[in-house]
Amino acid sequence: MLPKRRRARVGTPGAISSAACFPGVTIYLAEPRMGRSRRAFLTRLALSKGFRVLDAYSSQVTHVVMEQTSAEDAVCWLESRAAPLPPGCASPALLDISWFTESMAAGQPVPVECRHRLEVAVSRKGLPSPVWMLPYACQRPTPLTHHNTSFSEALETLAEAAGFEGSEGRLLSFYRSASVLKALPSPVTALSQLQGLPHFGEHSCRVVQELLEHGVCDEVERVRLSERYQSMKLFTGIFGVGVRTADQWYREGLRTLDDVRKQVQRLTQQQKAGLQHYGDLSRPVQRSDAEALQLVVEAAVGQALPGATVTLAGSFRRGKSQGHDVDFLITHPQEGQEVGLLPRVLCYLKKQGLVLYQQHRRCRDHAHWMRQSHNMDTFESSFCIFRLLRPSGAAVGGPQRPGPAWKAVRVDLVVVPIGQYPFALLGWTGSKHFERELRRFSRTERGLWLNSRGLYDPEQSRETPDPVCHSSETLGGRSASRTPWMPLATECLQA
Ligand code: DCP
Ligand code: MG
Repeated sequence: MLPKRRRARVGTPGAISSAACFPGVTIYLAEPRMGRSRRAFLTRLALSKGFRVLDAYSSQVTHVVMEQTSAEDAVCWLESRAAPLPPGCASPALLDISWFTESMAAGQPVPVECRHRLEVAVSRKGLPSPVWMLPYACQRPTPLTHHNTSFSEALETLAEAAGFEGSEGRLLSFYRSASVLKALPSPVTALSQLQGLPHFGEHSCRVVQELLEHGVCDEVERVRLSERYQSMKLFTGIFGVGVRTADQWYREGLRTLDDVRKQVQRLTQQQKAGLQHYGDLSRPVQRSDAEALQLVVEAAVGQALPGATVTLAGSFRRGKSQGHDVDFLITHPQEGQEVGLLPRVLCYLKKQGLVLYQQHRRCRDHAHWMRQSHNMDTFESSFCIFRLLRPSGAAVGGPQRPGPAWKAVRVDLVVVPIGQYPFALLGWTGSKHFERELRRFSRTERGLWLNSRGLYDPEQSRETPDPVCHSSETLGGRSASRTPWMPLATECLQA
């Protein structure tokens, strides 16, 4: 048997120790300016606390710690060391010694905050001048993963809280500023970088400033911990409960799911089903679940109407790996064939015992849907809770304590005539903010109304609108004819 120290070296080339109390953290202490003996001392300290420290820099390093090093030097140092990373491999964090000393004092790695990072101070070169930031979210890309998550999440919490108070204006302005941050190509490190950015009011700036200075924003923390926010979040998380109902329950003194259960006689069928399956429905749906459900729905649709297609929309179409539900658009290449399809599909699925709850909504008439400010719910649709069977061998509790054989998942099925399908796909791909901005852009900048059925010229009769999608009108610089709409939906995907 090799001595422990030798074993570590043999197992991991260059490792001083393989001790791994904190598996996600591998430290490299960069020597320049630190000096050999101090480096040796810090290494011993970290090892004694159970950290993994590498003697030589490699792609396994997650945290590079430097002392008395300028941000520029740190970035040059990393660039001179780092070979191109394999796909999916994140760059290590370049950290000031403060992260190291705080972690040693805490006896565990502390979360990396802006103030610990060396590299952010010089990464401003890529930040576009504010005038380049286009004002509508639908005009700019918003990647799923971006550089300003802590800021955007804080602003989105305030937006959500404003929504709970029925304050649409504040909700919109916080969502808009969060959306602007998501579009920036690098992290914000100084308040001055926000100057001139669209939709960045005094309040949003103050939130960012506090986060920059203290790592937390008082107002956001207060909101997150407040009884009001927590209860509203809990209640609106129940399928079938909107802000108005949640607010009423809160004002009546209800605070918990048990409080709601005691009032079961007041609940709609949808809310009862939502409450019954709350545990499953409050957990995120995984992409693998969505794909499994697509096969189930495709089989039912194929049986009910051969040639009909099923498309996964919503957050999964935007590339997200998790969602709160699964949205499917169903159509048939021959217009009219889709009429009456949905009841047949649901009948087939029910016979298989896969539908735990469903609410069917018939297609609304022309005049009704033109009066809608948004048009998400006017196609024939079904808002369901499906029983998703777990694949055999995938029991969650292990062989001794097998978990349940199925879980409840929220599914929306929407049937769309082929002529309106491009608009429906665009409308159901989202995000909600992107859709809202796209409708605002078309109305304000182009004088056209957009909804999930078409693009309309309001000069024409309201009762019998003709889509202008065949005309040469443009939206966002693109032809509004049917075919060019498709790239608009897929190129401008929003997280
Ligand atoms: N939608 C919209 N306006 C609404 C509701 C929905 O434009 N008032 C559109 C945009 C959404 C899409 O429909 O992206 C699907 O609605 P979901 O509520 O299912 O939202 P997502 O699929 O985007 O997110 P989640 O993962 O929470 O389901
Ligand atoms: Mg969805």
